[in-house]
Amino acid sequence: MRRVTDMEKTLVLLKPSCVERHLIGEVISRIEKRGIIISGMKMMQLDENILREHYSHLVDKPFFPDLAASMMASPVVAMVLKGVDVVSVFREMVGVTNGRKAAPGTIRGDLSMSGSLNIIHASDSPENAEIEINRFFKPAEVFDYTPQDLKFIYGEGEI
Ligand code: FUP
Repeated sequence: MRRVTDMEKTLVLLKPSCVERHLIGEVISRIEKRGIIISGMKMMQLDENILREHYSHLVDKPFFPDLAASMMASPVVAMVLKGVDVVSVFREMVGVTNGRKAAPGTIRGDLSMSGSLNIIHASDSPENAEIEINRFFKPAEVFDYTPQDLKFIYGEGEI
């Protein structure tokens, strides 16, 4: 068995639209029930500097000021998740950007009616996940424990 340390990681933000609507537990519950490992978790208040970095691909869009304001409206919950193929598995769980278009069963498709206040961010590639984890977490805030139930989450040879 490969070490849990080697498993793919992704960076998740539970946005103010999640925190303010008291949906933190609902989203964490879905993560835990799927068998995804939570390796790091903290609440933090974002500022314009980190948002300009995090959404650098959107800084020039007309909606960026509203996006930044919506991301600073309350603290967010930042998480590092770990699992086999967790980047793509979790993006599927999140659903497409616009909550009104996201499939039922996805986090956005079940919990959001908005294209901007869409509950959650998740990294879109393993490369970006590494960059984003380093942006939001210090190394000491990410934990490498091995959950005891892992042998019931993955079959023989899967990890
Ligand atoms: P996603 O990867 O699904 O989070 O989507 P993007 O990185 O393209 O967009 C980041 C955030 O910008 C979205 F979560 C919401 C916001 N956004 C808008 O407000 N309007 C748009 O037209 C597109 C994105």
